[in-house]
Amino acid sequence: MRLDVVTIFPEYLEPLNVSLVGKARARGQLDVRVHDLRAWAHDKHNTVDDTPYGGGPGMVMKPEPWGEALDSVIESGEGQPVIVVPTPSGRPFTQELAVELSEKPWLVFTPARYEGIDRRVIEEYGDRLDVREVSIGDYVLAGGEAPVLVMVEAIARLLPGVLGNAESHRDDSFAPGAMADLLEGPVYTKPPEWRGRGIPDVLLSGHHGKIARWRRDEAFRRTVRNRPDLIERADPAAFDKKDREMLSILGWGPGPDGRFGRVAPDVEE
Ligand code: JFT
Repeated sequence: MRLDVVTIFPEYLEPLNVSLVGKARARGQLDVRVHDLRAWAHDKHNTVDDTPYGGGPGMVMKPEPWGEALDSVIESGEGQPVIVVPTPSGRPFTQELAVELSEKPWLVFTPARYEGIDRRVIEEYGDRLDVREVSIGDYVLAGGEAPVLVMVEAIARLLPGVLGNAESHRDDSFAPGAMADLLEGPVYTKPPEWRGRGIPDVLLSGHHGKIARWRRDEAFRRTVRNRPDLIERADPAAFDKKDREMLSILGWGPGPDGRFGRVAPDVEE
């Protein structure tokens, strides 16, 4: 996969040189190219921003440098990339979108600053290419570079051969991470006692059936506490008898439509 990033802060993308993404690049699984937008600004001060039409606070990124930069990047490759524009007003970046984008041969990210990019740039490329305006979450950042780091990591780990064997086991249907609509429970490693704290006995029992049940129960505890929306939204057909027992202990049960909701006061930690 080829990834291009156009930014006024190329140094912000340095983390793409390390860890999972850095290794994928070193192995030739990822071709990442970071470009300085100011290379396509032609005035004496390499200006990339200007005041907003209609007035108001802040500055807007000028269309000409983005147009020249994107034309140049697009011409430098074969075929047409998907353009990914981070913006707080975009569609949510989800695991589903990460999977979809991981199947594309070429992505161009356009992290911007100030109040955003002149709208005509998105319209111009949207007429000819697949342009996705995306947001990584409901909080306010100062620009699109951090979202690009987040999205690239989510996408790169899905590429064939990028995760090592140990890590890719998480995709196995037996692994707790595969419980698509539940959060994962706690994990433990050596030593067996640390600062007077032990390991839940069941994990030392060697009884794989009991361990799997305990993990699923813990997953329900955490999901009810941290993401009750996931339980409310879940297809109740996904809950077996023991799941329903656990949900009942946690104060959850089926409503008239079969979907689960809170039916008793919240259970303490
Ligand atoms: C914020 C952003 C994302 C995402 C791109 C650009 C400027 C600052 C800003 C903040 C609020 C309103 C502009 C950006 C994000 C997110 C992405 C820009 N800003 N207008 N903030 N939060 N989840 N993706 Cl360009």
